[in-house]
Amino acid sequence: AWKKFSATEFKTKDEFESEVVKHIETTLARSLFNCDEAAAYGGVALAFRDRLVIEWNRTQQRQSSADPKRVYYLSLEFLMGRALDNAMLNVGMKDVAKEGLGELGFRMEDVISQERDAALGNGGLGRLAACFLDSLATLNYPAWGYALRYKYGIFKQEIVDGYQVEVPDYWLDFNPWEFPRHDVTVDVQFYGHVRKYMDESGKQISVWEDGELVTAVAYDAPIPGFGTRTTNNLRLWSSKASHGEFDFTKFNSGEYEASVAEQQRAETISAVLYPNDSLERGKELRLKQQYFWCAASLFDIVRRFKKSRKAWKEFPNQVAIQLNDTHPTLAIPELMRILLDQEGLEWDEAWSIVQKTFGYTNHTVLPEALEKWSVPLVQHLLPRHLQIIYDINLNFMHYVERNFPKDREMLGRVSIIEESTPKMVRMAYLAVIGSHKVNGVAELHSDLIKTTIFKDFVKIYGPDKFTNVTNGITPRRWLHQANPRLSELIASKLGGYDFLRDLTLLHKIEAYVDDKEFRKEFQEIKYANKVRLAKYTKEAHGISVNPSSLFDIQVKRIHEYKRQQLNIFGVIYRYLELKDMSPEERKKVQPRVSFFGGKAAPGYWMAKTIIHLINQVGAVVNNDKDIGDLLKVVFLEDYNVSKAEIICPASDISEHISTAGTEASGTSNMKFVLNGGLVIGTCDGANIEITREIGEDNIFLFGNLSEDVEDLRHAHTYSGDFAIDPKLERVFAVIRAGRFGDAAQFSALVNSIVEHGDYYLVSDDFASYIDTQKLIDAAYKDQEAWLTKTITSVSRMGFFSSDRCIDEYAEMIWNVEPLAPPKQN
Ligand code: 26V
Repeated sequence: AWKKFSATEFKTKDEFESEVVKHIETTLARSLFNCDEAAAYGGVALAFRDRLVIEWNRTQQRQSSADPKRVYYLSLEFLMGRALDNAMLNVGMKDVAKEGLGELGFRMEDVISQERDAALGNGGLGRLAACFLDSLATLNYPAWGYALRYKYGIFKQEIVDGYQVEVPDYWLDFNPWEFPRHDVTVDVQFYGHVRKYMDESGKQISVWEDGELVTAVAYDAPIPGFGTRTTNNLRLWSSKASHGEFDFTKFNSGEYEASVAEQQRAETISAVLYPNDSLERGKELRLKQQYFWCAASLFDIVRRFKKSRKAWKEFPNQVAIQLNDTHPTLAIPELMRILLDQEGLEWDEAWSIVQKTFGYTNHTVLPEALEKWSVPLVQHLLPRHLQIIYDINLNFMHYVERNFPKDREMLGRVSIIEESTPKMVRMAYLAVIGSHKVNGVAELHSDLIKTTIFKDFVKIYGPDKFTNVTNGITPRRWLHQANPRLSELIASKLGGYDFLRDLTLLHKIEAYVDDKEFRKEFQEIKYANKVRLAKYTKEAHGISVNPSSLFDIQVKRIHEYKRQQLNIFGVIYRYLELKDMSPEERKKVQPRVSFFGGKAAPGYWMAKTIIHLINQVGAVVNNDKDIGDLLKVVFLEDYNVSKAEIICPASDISEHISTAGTEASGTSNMKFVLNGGLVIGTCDGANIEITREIGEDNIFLFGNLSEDVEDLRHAHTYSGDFAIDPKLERVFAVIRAGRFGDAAQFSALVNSIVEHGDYYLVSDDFASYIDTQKLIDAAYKDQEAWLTKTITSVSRMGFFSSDRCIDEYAEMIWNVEPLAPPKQN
């Protein structure tokens, strides 16, 4: 039966070409005579899609018949980026395709860049979910991702006169990677009320009725593993009006407009991805998204479980659900509702199933980022869920009361319901209470959650409920795809590409650290990657940069805690020093390009001000004839996954300089080091474990430690004689003098440090930051020593593969085993 698919399983470039041509002419109905790069992309994508689909079907069939325990990764965000290159590399036919495309008159890079990014995420959290899908498939775990099919991904960023402008990202006009499943739908209820009654046996029955229905339609995308035939599924739900009788009556009685309006209201639910704003604000539509997605996904999961006709107590042996942050926490009361109201289980049995099923990953300790929903809103939208949440809380309060009778204050502190006006549901507490394991994403972060936000819960449940899984990245996309030459060089020394499936094998390249040929090649690759970024910078921004300069890069969402302001103040300080120098002194200076990139949330004014300052500084510095190539400042517009693939291999230094204790992990730090760049960073997040792995001689750490942050903040506010760092004062003086445009535009930014307590400790870390940048300039002068550091670092990065993370989750949290495909004959 397998043989009958062989027509699409091209083996040679000729077979590939005929597949591509067939798709262009028939599937896309385009004449070959006016085939442009977009059409070529379509043809190639469809040719590879055919191959993925076959293995995808087989994988799903294999999983259905073996019926192993499955992992369901619930994430509101999957920042996938482009799919074609990944598909080609994972299937392993990119070389054949490249040759074939050449004969058809196209260059592979041009065709690949026709694809729009699937930008269904904000930043690190969404990209982590995408890396996890890649690892789950590569390691043959039976796993599904569940999310929403947003019509608009994260907004596109344009820079106009130095300011960020947001443009909608409508990405779906041609998406060959998704398959609508119009037969897989779920009706999801909102609003209405709960009716309670006793049945004949005296049991309390709750019925949630008279609500509005919205239909969820499944769209599936294949997730191919690397070097395996396992192809997992990412299921995205799209919302549309439910075609109940209600709808028809309206339509027939001539209420055409009302019916269309209702349709639009329904479609609004999956219309747009929310950009993390400066505050987590309780928008009704966001809560609707969360419930819509949780309800559809759980219905689907329960439907699949029921096919196996196993007893309910087997549910946690068949299903592991991971909550990526608190966004899917409603899945906890939703599963309770299904088990109690629809399946008729008793509370204790249902609760025990729920707790064993869920795991919760926390991604931040920042209080303004912790989700809360107002009780009146939940009451209105999800009346039955609010009752269940109150019942969960009541049981929990009894438990705490019994175990800590002397600590009456504790009850208020740990209650799921915050006694404010209005009352709020604390989603993180609900997630902790409803899960069997809670994990942080790097060691320091996992320690911090145990001593800060979840301190009481450690007392209540004991320390074993809390664990750490340090984040990782997929080496397929972030080494092999983004930096093919480096991947090839490593493969040439290790005798093949096994390291892409076991990244710890990288340690073997440390043996080549003194090998002349290897060093030369390694250095040439870095230079070529810098040339590629320089070329992009010229094309996209018209700024010429010299690839022999030190490339210093900070790309990530713009947020005060990530401290792009520290970086740009440092750039200004460097500029002032350069201006003070004599021509003789300037000759000794290490030329540098400071690259920035990242989006600010549309409503986050301070972040937007930082972007504006960076661009204003760039406008002054880049046009200063005195300075020339000694310093350039580039803001890379619209940073996204596909741009990260060009940027990460091109750094000499990248900046990961958050206030200690604020960045849960960071993952771009790993991407830069894996690609032969060094890091300037604070003792925060995964920087600490990167240091442990690569050695402290190979990283530039600076700044105050997380244990000192509280006291330092206190000193800013309460010690009368507190003074701003004099070097930073100098920077502020020139900003105030209008050197970078109207000073009033930057007064809020400066004042947040000078007058409002410097919450992120920019002043406290400034001197240490500047000194460390000087060390970097000096170290970079010794190119041989620098090269040794970079090669050594790459060879020690094996720990940071997302494959290692997934194996840890599988073992410590999910208790699932891989389901390997049969050997191919
Ligand atoms: C969200 C928000 C929402 C509004 C208020 C300001 C704010 C600040 C931070 C966040 C982050 C929410 C969760 C998140 O995305 N965390 C990121 O997760 C990554 C993957 O674990 C991790 O590498 C990053 O350090 C962490 O910030």
